[in-house]
Amino acid sequence: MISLAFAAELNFIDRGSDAGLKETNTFGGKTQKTFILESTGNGVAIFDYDGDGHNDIFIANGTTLQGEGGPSFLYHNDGKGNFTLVSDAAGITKKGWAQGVCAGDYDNDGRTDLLVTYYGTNVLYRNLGNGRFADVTKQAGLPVTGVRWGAGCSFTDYDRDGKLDLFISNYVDLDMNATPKPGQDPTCQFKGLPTACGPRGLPAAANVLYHNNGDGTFTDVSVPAGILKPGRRYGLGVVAADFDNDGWPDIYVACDMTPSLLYHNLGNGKFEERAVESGVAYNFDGRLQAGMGVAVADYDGNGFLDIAKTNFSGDLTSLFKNEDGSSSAMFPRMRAWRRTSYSAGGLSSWMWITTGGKIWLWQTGTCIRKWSKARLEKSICRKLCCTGTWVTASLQTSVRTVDRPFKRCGLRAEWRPGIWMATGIRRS
Ligand SMILES: [Ca+2]
Ligand SMILES: [Ca+2]
Ligand SMILES: [Ca+2]
Ligand SMILES: [Ca+2]
Repeated sequence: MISLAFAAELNFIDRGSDAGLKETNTFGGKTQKTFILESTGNGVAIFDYDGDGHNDIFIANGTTLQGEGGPSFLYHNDGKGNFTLVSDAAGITKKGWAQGVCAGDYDNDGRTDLLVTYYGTNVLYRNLGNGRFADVTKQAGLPVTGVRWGAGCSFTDYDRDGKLDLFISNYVDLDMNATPKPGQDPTCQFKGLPTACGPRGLPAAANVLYHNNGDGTFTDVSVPAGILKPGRRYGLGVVAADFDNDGWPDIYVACDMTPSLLYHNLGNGKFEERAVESGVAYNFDGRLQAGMGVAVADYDGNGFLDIAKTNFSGDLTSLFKNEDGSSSAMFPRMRAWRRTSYSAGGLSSWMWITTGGKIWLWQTGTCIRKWSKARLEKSICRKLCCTGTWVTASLQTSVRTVDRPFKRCGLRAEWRPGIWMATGIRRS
């Protein structure tokens, strides 16, 4: 049951529209998803781009197979809870399948820059400091051609040289011309219904680590750093954090229908992938999971960062407790916690909310399948993906706690700095 204490501690009201967050998010067809590309959502970054002390909001925006949809959204916060769309004036102009976003000051000029992942080529927006951003992808040496599907990203200084490096997870090497349509292949069905194909049956993708050279350019160091050693995966959410408290940031990648990845930073420019040994590659039964969103916090206060990972519809949400961190010769052992609720289905993200001395988990989800009404009524999606009033029409909100059964649907939510939820949130 939701206790009175819980209700008093978390009292959210959706005032996104009143606050000016009104733009409609686009990512694929509204009623029909022909390709898996159309099924994922978009990331959000909350950061103070103009240095006025108030956090602003960037929301990645996508497109459709017909090319609908505009650039991503940058909202300026006036400090009184009102947001104004400033994308155009700020130079946020690139259209396309914008997916994830991460914010970080890669050039150490005191202004937070943005990396936006795309299906196609990612974009690095340098913050020019006058309320404007410049697309410096080419100057930075990042790829400007290709069809990689960038998903999660994280700015992290893996070599501790004082300059933020960049890790990007890629989802599927998707060639839409070579991909069957819904129902045309055994991999293009879900529970007997024709759906967009994938990720199974489609080529998995390679993750990328870019080293910051300190002169505004990056170099792909994936091979020497050992990022490609474990092989290709269907990578989605990424978090860089120091899981064994040795001072070197490690990297966890939630992977869809492939073992998730935990790159242990060896401190010499190389990583060793330790997800299986650490217990975070599979679920507690050793089974594959369709990992999607990921968040990190020390929920039990033992000094070691734990991992929460959302998974696709019908699976449990994973909570990996970091038991001993650096005390073990092994890279930290993590224990999957059984007492979790069903994921809300579809892509999801967790954020941690600390209030009243407790940490709560918040999850968003989206149902991406086209269900018949009768099937929908019986589905987990119907039960757990309650319709919310989020800025993106495709996101439905739900709430649960780590130690209570899910009881409440349709809880409305208020934006506050630090507790925005959407797929692929990345904050440096
Ligand atoms: Ca601001
Ligand atoms: Ca900067
Ligand atoms: Ca660095
Ligand atoms: Ca570490």
